[in-house]
Amino acid sequence: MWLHDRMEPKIEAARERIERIAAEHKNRKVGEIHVNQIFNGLRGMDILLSDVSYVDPQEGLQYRGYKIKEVLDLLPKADDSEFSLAGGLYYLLLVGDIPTRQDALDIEEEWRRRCDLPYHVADMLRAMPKDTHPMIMFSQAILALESRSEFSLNYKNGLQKEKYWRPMLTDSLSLTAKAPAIAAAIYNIKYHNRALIPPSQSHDWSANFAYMIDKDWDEQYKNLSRLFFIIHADQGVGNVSAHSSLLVNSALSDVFFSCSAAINGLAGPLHGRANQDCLEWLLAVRNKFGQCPSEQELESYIWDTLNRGKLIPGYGHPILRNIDPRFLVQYEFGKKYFADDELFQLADLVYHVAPRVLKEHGKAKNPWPNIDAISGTLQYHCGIKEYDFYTVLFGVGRVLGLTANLVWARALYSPLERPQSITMDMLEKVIEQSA
Ligand code: HAX
Repeated sequence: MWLHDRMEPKIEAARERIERIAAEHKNRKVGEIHVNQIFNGLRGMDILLSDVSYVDPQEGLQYRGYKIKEVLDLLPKADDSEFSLAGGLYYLLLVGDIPTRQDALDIEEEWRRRCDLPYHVADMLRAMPKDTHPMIMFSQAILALESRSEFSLNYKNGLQKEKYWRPMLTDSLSLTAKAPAIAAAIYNIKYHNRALIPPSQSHDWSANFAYMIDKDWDEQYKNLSRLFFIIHADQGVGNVSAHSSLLVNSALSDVFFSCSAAINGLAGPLHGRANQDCLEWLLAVRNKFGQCPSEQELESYIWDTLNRGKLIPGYGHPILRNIDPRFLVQYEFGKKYFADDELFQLADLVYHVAPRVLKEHGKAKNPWPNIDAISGTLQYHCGIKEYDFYTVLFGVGRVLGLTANLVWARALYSPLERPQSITMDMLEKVIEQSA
């Protein structure tokens, strides 16, 4: 297929580069492990490799070296829209180059060919108890597609190792093509108990999601979807979801097993669920004050949340030490299209008050808003009020980055991940010996 051919020379070059680095610098030290890092989630240890994306503590996320604003400017746009095609982003993540309009359209076309959801997936989603969290439905739906994995089939039939990445890419195109249809099926079944709307053959990937949840009339929501999915696509590979998927994948599990694992990690409140928690927290503020509170009222509410030992969702970050540019592009979207929305104004007030309070509180290393501080507010304004669904939307975007990394990991022969574990006694002995 054309995309496989486009990636092949890039993969060959990267394989040679790794071979050379490994041969010439096999025993070169790149860092040290400190006891503190063992007890602190391996923070600050540069032990994973990905050229797909990177998070700079000050500048924020970069896809293939391009900052988020540059990506949004440079990617080809959807018809009649100033917002970009997700197909273009997927090309950038996979191939590493800014796509032409035709490249982006070709991926969109490839997705349209593969976007139908098999009957058994919809049946399974319908059979799940009504109170099942939508992230469980999402994870299960991805797993339910595994029976069609091209990689698993080819592996069983003895495919050579150098070619493993090819069916991985085919599986990735299938999973990413179906992700909006899975999310729409969850939305239609869980919240509306209504028939599924089959994907359109004329919409772009992001707008197709809007179409399948019966919001084809809503151009603003189509544009929000285009923005939302692109900015949620990837964030280095050290975060819980990406790292989970690569770990599972390192056992030669296919894309479906790996991405289902990632979605389970994304469901946690310290990760993707923060968008749900953030909206819930904003609504709680609104319920308490009846309307937008004064700055003093909000400040004391934030202190009250902190003093009860709770988090301010949407604020802080393990790597970033600045305002998340993904927050800013969403903030600008809200300011431009619905600055008078009450909930948006509340989120805006929190943005102006919370960093000051968090700084004074003195615990969070980064007091600034992250991507989740405002994403739910925009969804809520556009009528998606079922906030436990927001992390599924995060996941739809995230499968783009997850799968791009999985294909590359397989192409570059990422080995079985197997760090050694030691006992507490052993650790104390090492400390004693090095004193
Ligand atoms: N509110 C209150 N306390 C906070 C805080 C916040 N928003 N952010 C950090 N802290 C606290 C931590 O809980 C920690 O306290 P303890 O020492 O008592 O454990 C302390 O400040 C130091 O934490 P940190 O080093 O600054 O932050 P971490 O790297 O440990 O964690 C988190 C980063 C994003 C998980 C954290 O800031 C947080 O929990 N934020 C709120 C939840 C959130 O927004 N998560 C989404 C992050 C973006 C993302 O990945 N989305 O998927």
